[in-house]
Amino acid sequence: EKSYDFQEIEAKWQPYWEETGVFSPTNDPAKERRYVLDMFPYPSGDLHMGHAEAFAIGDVNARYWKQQGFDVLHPIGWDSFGLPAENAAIKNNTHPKEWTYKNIETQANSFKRYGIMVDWSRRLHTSDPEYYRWTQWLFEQFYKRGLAYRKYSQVNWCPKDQTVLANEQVVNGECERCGTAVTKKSLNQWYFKITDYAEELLEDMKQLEGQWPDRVLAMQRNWIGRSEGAEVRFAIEAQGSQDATDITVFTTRPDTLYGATFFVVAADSDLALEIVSEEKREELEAYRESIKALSDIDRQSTEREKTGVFTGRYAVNPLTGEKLPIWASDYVLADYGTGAIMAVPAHDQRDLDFAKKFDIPVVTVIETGEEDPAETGIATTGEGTLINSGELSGLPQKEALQKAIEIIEASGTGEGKTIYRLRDWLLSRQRFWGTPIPVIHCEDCGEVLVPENQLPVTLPDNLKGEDLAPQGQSPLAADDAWNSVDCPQCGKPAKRDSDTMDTFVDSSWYFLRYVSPQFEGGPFDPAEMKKWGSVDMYVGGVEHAILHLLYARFFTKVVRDLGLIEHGEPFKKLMNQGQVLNQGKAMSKSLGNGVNLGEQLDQFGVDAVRTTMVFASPPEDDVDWADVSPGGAQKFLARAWRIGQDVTSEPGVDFATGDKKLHQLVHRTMHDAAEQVENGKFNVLVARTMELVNATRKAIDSGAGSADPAVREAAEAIAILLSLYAPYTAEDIWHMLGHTQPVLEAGWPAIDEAQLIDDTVTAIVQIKGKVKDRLEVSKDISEQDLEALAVASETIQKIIGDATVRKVIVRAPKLVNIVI
Ligand code: ANZ
Ligand code: ZN
Repeated sequence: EKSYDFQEIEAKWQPYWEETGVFSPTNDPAKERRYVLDMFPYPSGDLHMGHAEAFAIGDVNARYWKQQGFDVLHPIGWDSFGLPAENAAIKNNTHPKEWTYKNIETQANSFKRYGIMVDWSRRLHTSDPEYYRWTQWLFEQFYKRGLAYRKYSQVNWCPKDQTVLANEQVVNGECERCGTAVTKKSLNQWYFKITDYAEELLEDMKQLEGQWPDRVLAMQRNWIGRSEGAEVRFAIEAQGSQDATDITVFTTRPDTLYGATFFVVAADSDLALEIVSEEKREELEAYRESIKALSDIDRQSTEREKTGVFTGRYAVNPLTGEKLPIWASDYVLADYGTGAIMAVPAHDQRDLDFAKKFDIPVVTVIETGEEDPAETGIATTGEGTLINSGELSGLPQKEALQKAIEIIEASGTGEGKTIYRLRDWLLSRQRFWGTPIPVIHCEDCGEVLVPENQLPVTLPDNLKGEDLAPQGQSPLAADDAWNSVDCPQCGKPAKRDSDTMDTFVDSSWYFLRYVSPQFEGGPFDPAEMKKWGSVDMYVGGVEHAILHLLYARFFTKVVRDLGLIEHGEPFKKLMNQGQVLNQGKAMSKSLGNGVNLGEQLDQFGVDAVRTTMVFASPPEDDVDWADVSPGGAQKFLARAWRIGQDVTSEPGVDFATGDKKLHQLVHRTMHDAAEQVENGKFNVLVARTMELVNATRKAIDSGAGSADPAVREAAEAIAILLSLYAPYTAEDIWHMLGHTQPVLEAGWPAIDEAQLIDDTVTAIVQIKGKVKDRLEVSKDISEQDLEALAVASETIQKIIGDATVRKVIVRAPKLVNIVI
């Protein structure tokens, strides 16, 4: 008798899958389609435990839909531009492509060994000219629609990496990568106008409700940051040689207009420089210098003591005609709203802190029943009734807000307005290893797009090592041979744009490319796009909750507005997998708690590692490798495999003539397993397979015997269940059972509904003798299981609340009485 040898099994079936092409879509027009996608990997070294978890989980989805009879697209590729390749090239005196493509090859081989059901013929790399040609093409379409533009702006600058950083790459004022303190620098940068889509990005989240994790939706909503309120124009009095003018503020609280006692402009704004009086200019300039290095978060912190400079000018409150002193301070941000505010110290804490510091009056205009803010130093923010507010006095706060907007609109001094915290997307990077921006700068013609038939603008092959070291400008700017071209419009000598794109641009459309990765007539083939459309299930880490997903949604909407696709959302459903930890902590070199994937695979086999990943917890929870047992998973797989060996009946026997109890369990298991996969409870799927394996072993050894048709039925069901997460073992069992097609072509067995019902009864759950809930349970449920189910019921949980459960009386299978 042979024993379970995972090495032998892996060696046998990996080439078989390649030969049969069973991982690729069949393109059978009769089949419904499903597009399953895992966030594509970055090629840093070999695969690690995190990849192993994410892809084991993603693959359950893909393989499940395949077994359910869908034509499944499940592609893979590499997000292969980015800084680490460039750093490795500088260190090794090579071109970044060497490190990149070597790592891709290593990872691809590991993925193949890992048995992921992906269509290898669709593999793409964002650093291939065939791919970035279309990234550039899309940039050009954005440009033509006014959605890509250049402007000078203060950017976060890492003096060590010599590169611009996005806000989210600045952590506590330091570069996310190297920890150097971040400074500011003014550069002419490319932006995508994502703000044009702010409202739609927010609105369309309604379609994602219940399909995406709530916390991801909440994070996106916050990031977009919609604020409703009003813009109000304040007249600025003439003074000395300076003329009268006006400044508009944005406020969410126009109802508090009567409580405005001063006015603040962002100290670092041009506005501040424009209005400051001659006497105060020097003081303001010194102040601006002193706040340069502060981050937005520091500036807005309520903890930090307020600072500021009086500008010497006054604004006139449009409702009261009162004169308000104009201050310049860093707590007002230059690039939010209008960069100027009316300050209402009684009802805004930051304004109150400022007023206290500089002895400015505090006027309460909303009676909330709280203590006087002028006394307590605590602004009151509750809803209440308006006081000291002219025609608004006596109104409830909400009504006063509407009324205030009506008044300013009628008098022409302002209007209702909604603004967003979302900023345009800064995509310029002064680095080499990225998609070149396809623009030529001509002294006469200005910005000229590289003609479409000259795309792609490729990266030069001759730069390497020190050529790529940070010099404050892109290495491409220093390469005259590369960047000197004739202007496509007038023919005069001109220069290529030397910036490359943020790698988030590459990953904002790769899911569109997968439907036809070799297509040369556009970013994708419209006919293939019609077939596959948007992604049905997207799997990836929650670290991408904001940027990648927001950018991908933005791109999808623009591509739709270009008339190239019909859908406006890229990912119908999103699943966030947890992390793999060791001893309760993320694996890291410094903690020395890293686990090497290759070693785990050598020791336990691919299937045992994959089973462990899926079984350890629901997909969205973390897995602690110190708490799991790949050895146990391996034993379970060996037990399953031996069942395949023991079956003695031939394929095609009538299952219904077999052992009744086992037959029933097979149908119940397959019915429930489908539900569990669709509800993302993959760990339960494994538990149910284990249960079926145990019951089948029992039937063989001490009941029906190995020739019973139900035993064959169970063994086939086990192979199909295993095919979702232990592909090698599943394939081996399936063939052992006399089948000659891949197990992925087995199909989910038809469920006989009659097998599902007769075994359950309705159990009644009482609290202190009163019926509170009813549960459908198995006739043979144990007392412990019934008690656990009853106490876990949502209805019962709600009733129990904080009370202590004093006693539980169980009469299985029909009654539970809980005493609290
Ligand atoms: C008067 C007022 C009274 C305000 C009151 C609040 C409470 P969100 O919700 O974040 O949009 N503000 C406006 N522009 C600002 C800027 N550039 N920098 C810092 N603060 C700014 O906040 C909008 C509120 O934040 C606005 O409403 C304004 O203060 C302030 F009892 O106006 B409010
Ligand atoms: Zn020109």
